[in-house]
This record gives sequence, C-alpha cells and structure tokens, in this order.
Amino acid sequence: MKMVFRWYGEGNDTVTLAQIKQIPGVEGIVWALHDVPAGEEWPMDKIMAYKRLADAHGFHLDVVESVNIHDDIKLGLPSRDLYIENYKRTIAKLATVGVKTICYNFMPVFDWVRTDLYKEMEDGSTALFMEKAKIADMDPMELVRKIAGNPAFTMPGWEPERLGKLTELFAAYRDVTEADLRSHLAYFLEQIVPVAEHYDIKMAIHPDDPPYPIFGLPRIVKNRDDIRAILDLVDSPSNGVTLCSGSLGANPDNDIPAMVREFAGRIPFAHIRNVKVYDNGDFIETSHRTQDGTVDISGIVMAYHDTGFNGYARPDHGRHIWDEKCRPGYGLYDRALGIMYLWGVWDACERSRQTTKEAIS
Ligand code: DNO
Ligand code: MN
Repeated sequence: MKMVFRWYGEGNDTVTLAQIKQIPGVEGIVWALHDVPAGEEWPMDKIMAYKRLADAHGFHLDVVESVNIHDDIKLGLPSRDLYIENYKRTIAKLATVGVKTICYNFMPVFDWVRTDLYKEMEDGSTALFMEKAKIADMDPMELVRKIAGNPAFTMPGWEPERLGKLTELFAAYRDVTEADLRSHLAYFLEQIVPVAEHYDIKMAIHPDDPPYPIFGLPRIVKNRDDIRAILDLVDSPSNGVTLCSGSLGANPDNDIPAMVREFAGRIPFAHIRNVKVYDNGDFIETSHRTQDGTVDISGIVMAYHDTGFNGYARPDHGRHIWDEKCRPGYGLYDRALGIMYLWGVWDACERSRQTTKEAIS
C-alpha cells in the first residue's frame, strides 16, 4: 500500500507540502490542475510547476485526481471526439512526469453532493453530511448556491462557469438512460485505455457519490454489479477502479471488503474513509475507525493486505477538528489521524503474517 495525500496546490489549499511531509509514510501527492476546465488539454508549463514543487519536497506525482471528463463525452455528443483527443494528449504529457494512475468520474453534471458541508457533531467537530430526504426534493440550484457559493474555495466540479450552464445541462441529460451513459463510457474507454496502456498508466473510475441517482440524473457506478460491468467493458489492467469506501459505503448493502477481494488487480487507487449511515438513509463522514461508522474499515484494510495490494491509497475526506479552517473534507488533522489508523491496521496484518510464517517454519 503506497500512501498518498490529496493536495489542491499552492494558494488553493490551507495545508502545506511541508506539513504533509510530517505525516508518516506519505510518499506522494494526489494532484490536478484545478484551474483547467474539463475537456481542455493540460498545459505542460503548469504540469512542470507541480513537478518542481513535488520534487522540492521529495514527493512523487504518480496519482492525478482528477482529469475531469467533459459533459459532451458523457452525453455522447459528436463534439466528444475533440475532447477525447485532448484527453489523450493530456495522458501523454502526464506520463512525462511519471504519472501512473488517473482517477476520474462519470457522474453527470455534478461531482460529489452533500446537503451540509460543516454539520456539527456531538464532540464539536464538523463533517460533510447528507440529508437524504432533503436532497430528494431539493432544487439543484439551491444546492449550487450553497456549495458553489462558499466564498473561500472553489470545489472541483463546482466551478461557477460550468454551473452557469446548469439549466441547459439538465435539459441535455433529460433522455439519457443508464444504458446510454454506460455506452458513452464504453466509447470513451475504448479509445482511452489503449493510450493509457501505451504509457503504462491506469485509469481508475471513482464511484458515484452518493451511490444512488439524484435530481433524476442517471448513475452507473453505484455498486458491485456496476463496477463489474465497467471493468468488463474493456478488459485491461489500465481500465480500473478507484475503490472509494466512503462513496460506496453510503449504501450499507455494498459489501466493500468483498469488492476489494473480487476486484483485486483492478484497483490501482483506494480511497479509504468511513461514513455513518442512519436508518433514514442520512449519512455523515465520520472518523476512520471501524466502530465510529457503518463501514468496516479494518476489514477493508485486511482485505487489501490479504490480496497483496500494491496500489495507492489515500484517507479521502476527514472531519474538521481542532478548530481547523480548511476546504470541506480536506483538512490536515483528521486525514492525518486517518492515515495513522490505516497504517496501524496494515502493520498489524504484516506482523501477524510474519508471526504465522515463523510458526510454520
Ligand atoms: C469523494 C471524493 C471525490 C472524488 C472525485 C473523483 O469521495 O473522493 O471528490 O475526488 O469524485 O473524480
Ligand atoms: Mn472518494
């Protein structure tokens, strides 16, 4: 397990590279050019600026999250070919700085969605929260005002210029079914995976967050069957999944340790975080410990260990604790605590394997 940490870039993150360096076992940053709109080719000078920063702190740039997909690709419009060509050129450029894994998602219109970014918890910390009943009858514009209106940070996928076209986008998706969306993903992967293979890069689709349809939009990465179908679209190690335990875990029917075992070899990137799901379907992004939420985090880490996982992992989101002012879900403290929990379980697995070997020999 190679531990990495998401960083939004200089001037765009409250956490510094020097701070990340002090978290034990973190070897690389998970990065992206957040100011390049989805669909455009990434400029080399901006990529090199990241490379210099990473080098100066002894981090690698192996994992990009995300090279976002233009909605015309998800909609299957004729203009998609242009955006797919740009995507291929971006892959070639990323290979020159050593990128090995590209995370992306195929959610129409929005990236992840929550009804509350700073929901207060009993201990005084705050966390990302989803009130399921509220989202069911919420006007998407209300949500946009709430999330994109956050003056401190622009959230990936929630860029104001994109969201300005929201009404048009919703209209464009009106007749797109899940089967259509999956065939548009197949079209994308059939062209992109051979290029990724050529550059020894693994594409890793992120699950839908939350893992059920919202605002009447189609969703195709919600559970085990969806992921199986996507991996089968193009049977190559370069067509992989970012197995996000928090996104999938918002549906308690998802057995994530079983998915880790089934999809071993096709998981270049693991997002490992907990959520606490309530009986009414609401969920809050709680601390990483298994007993703090509904997701079996230690079981997941054990499954990764058992299957010889050698990919990248990050703690994904954390709570906001110790009065930290930060991007929603992306503070320093709770993510660092999460990493230490993941390492603790991992090292215990290592130790017990050694002890078993010694006992046998
Ligand atoms: C949610 C997060 C997401 C993720 C993007 C991937 O669990 O990991 O924000 O980064 O959806 O494109
Ligand atoms: Mn995730």
